[in-house]
Amino acid sequence: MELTARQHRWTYPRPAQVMGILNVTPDSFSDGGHYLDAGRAVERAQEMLSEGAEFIDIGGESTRPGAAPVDEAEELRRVIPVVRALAGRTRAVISVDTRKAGVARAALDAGASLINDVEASRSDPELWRAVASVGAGYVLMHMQGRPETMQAAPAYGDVVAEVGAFFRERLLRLQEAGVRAGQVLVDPGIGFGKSLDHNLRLMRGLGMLSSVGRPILLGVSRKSFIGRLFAVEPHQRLGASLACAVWAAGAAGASVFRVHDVAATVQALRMREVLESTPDHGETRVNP
Ligand code: 7PJ
Repeated sequence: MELTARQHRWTYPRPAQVMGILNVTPDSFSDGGHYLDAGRAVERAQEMLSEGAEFIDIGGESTRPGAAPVDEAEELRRVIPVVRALAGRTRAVISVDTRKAGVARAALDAGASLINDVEASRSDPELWRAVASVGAGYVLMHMQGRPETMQAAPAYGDVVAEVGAFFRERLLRLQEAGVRAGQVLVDPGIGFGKSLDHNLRLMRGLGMLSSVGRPILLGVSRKSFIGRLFAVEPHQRLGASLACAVWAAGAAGASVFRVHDVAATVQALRMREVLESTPDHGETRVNP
């Protein structure tokens, strides 16, 4: 299985990859307000790259339940300087988390290679054409409803089957808009229009989504379903976040992990790979 995102190309299966989260927002639930200044944002990105992240996901609009919407001019003002500075300084894969075609287009112009579309459910042919026009990568994430109201009353028959059907249907629609399957990662959208029970069912059933035939990206880092299980604040959710990543890499073959805690996640994933492999000679080394 191949994934291409502009000049980047990967073949799967391969060692699990980490996408570091960079929120340039005043209100994200875990790190809102820390990286609004472009200089500090770039520093944080470089820190995550030095810790082993291969992707940096820059977001200028919080999508947590109930977050205030951001207009396009403000989102551009937050995101584009950071994309431009990072593209000039690193060879990292720059991903932009946006729901707006205009922001996607400007980000790709400024050097981004991947568009993380958490609202693939509403389908935006204009955003898809922006992705198609430069051969960018695309994260196809499942969400039930809209961020403003998605947690009000999420309902599914079989959540795993429904998410799988959504991926298959959207892959066809994307192809019609010029985005090839080889540009797409699929993401079950943990916490996006899902109850605690739905999230756990999706995690347990993640392996079934590999039949879609695309690499799976998973975002569980510090999420509220962990808070619900253990009654702990976001900064106290690292242990469960790592357990989810290690479990999903093994049991479900998930490929990319979108996380806040890059160093710890990279170490956990590399450790899993060391234990999983069967070297026939010599000493095992881990190269981050
Ligand atoms: C996700 C995301 C996720 C993708 C957020 C948070 C909430 N993008 N953006 N997948 N979550 N692709 O970071 O907890 O799970 S925002």
